[in-house]
Amino acid sequence: MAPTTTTDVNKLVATLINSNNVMIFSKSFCPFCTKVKDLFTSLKIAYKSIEIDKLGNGKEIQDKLADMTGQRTVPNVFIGGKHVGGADDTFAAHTENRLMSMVSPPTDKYDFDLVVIGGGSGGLAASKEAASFGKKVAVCDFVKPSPIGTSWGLGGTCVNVGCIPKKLMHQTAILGQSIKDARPYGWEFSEEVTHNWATLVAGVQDHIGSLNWGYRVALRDKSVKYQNAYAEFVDAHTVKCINRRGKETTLTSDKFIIATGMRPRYPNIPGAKEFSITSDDLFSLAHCPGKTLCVGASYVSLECAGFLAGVGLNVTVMVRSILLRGFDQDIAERIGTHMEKHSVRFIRKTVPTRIERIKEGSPPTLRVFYNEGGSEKYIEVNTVLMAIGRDACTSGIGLEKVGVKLNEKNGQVFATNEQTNIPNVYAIGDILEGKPELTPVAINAGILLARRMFAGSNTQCDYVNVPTTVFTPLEYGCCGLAEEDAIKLYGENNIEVYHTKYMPLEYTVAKRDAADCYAKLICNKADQERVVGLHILGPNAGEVTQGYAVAMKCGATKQHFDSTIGIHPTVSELFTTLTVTKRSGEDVEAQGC
Ligand code: FAD
Ligand code: NA7
Repeated sequence: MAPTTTTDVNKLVATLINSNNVMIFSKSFCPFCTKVKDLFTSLKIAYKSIEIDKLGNGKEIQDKLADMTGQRTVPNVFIGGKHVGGADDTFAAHTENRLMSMVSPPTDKYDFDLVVIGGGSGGLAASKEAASFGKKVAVCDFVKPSPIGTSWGLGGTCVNVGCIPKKLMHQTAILGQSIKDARPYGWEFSEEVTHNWATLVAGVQDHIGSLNWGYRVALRDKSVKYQNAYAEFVDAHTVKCINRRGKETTLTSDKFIIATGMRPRYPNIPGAKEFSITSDDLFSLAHCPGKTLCVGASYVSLECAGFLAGVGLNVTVMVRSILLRGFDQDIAERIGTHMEKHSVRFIRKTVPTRIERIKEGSPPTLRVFYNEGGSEKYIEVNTVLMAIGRDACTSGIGLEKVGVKLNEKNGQVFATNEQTNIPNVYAIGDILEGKPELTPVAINAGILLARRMFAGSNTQCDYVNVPTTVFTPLEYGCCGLAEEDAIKLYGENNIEVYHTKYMPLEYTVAKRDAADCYAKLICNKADQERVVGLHILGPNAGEVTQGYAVAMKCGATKQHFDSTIGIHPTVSELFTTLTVTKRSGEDVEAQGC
């Protein structure tokens, strides 16, 4: 209810000014008020506004503001509890570069307002965003070489040894397949088609080099201080930074963000570190890996196995238990079936016990021992790619000196809304306990955290329904729950799964095998058949899935999918025409169009 007495009005005005970092008293029809609000929106600064002409006590509020500030007109703007003035005053503060420091005043106590440890996806995003609010920001990034000596430039895992090179190598395999598909489409070529690994690596590394350079330029443009040095906490406001020549410097800061990411794990078996490589080494490997054993069965292993087989190499995957733990298991098995049909061999239910080098060379010949059916066996390969998981880079950085709480089992950081148990120390990206380990997640969390730190925002990163894609030869895109998780959460009777096999049109003339192309929508019957899981296995699944993730964010139901008109002829249109439920047991064999 609107306050009526003078005391009530005084209290209301004081509360509004003191509890909102940016407070705008506005009138709904006033163009200057709109302009000021647009300014704050464009600067991504959160504000609270009230339209006093819409309030019964608007005149009293205006009188009170006039008493307090000598200004009767609107907009009447307050920042950090202090009166700024009207539209002209606010715009003047902006053009004179005073506005940002009014929104978030600088502290003189430390060298920096923010030091970010780790210049990967999350760290770069957070540091640039913080600097855009006029803050003094530094980012420390340092890559410890892999056991065989591989190192790389600024940008973190995604750019150097993750998403980017892996997608380019996946594309290499797709092109190889396209060459095969071309003949039935009438293309005639006589030369034998071969693949040159060195050319591929040179092209990929060239592109990465340009990205590394771009990141350095972007930091300089935003006035973020870049330290190519390894950072370690000394206390909650100090880090020491050691560069590659061993030179030590000290930085003090009001706030810290830890964004140190993860590095591949090695098994504790003889020969593992000496003779195997990981994804940290593969994308810049000078020689063709040759016959390869990929150890591990999650997405890094299967993706690498997929593109290595795609460039014509002999590839085996060693699986300890299941494929793609954490993903929909029905789809995971279909991926395995497809890869097995397309020349990837799987050795299941075992792990390597030791690795020996039996011939030096580039590549060498290695013998990998394992147990099967009670007896020791071995496989001879040229390369062993270990992809058995990744460890959070949280040891050796002085977190114990600061008292940041970690999950002892995996070294990941416990945080609530990216804030650790230490008030001025935050964490984002792969090192966060229980959050999706994906580049766009790290970026989004970093940007939103910087806005909350320095621009009065209160928008949190939404970790629910994060879409992702596994770039195996048949791509797998998904958003929301795996079927088994949906059943666990809602109960089998409340879940309706609509599914289909399908034949991408492009496969028809090329006579490609579409037996494993498959899509399903998982719906919660108890909630108007709201779509709680979307899964697609087939070409371009990443591109297909992204838009549906938006629909799911908007709370799309099966009815919304059904009433959407498809784009013909595409793979994606099948989501608008799904009729067969899994429960019915009806045939879902591949349909063409
Ligand atoms: P990172 O990007 O790992 O950056 C951390 C940085 O901090 C590194 O440069 C590190 O060297 C540095 N550092 C560590 N300790 C210190 C220290 N003490 N001082 C200074 N610097 C330090 N995600 C996707 O979304 N899509 C994909 O397709 C995809 N594919 C992937 C493929 C592979 C093979 C791998 C390994 C990962 C893939 N990922 C993918 C995951 C993605 O790369 C990560 O989620 C993302 O890079 C995490 O960002 P981050 O900022 O947390 O850490
Ligand atoms: P994951 O997702 O942790 O998966 C590890 C895989 O390796 C998984 O299949 C494990 O089998 C298997 N594994 C684990 N330990 C061993 C040993 N000792 N021997 C053989 N196989 C083993 O790791 P990834 O590297 O694929 O990806 C991790 C993150 O990297 C990912 O989230 C992205 O951020 C990028 P299990 O199912 O446990 O039996």
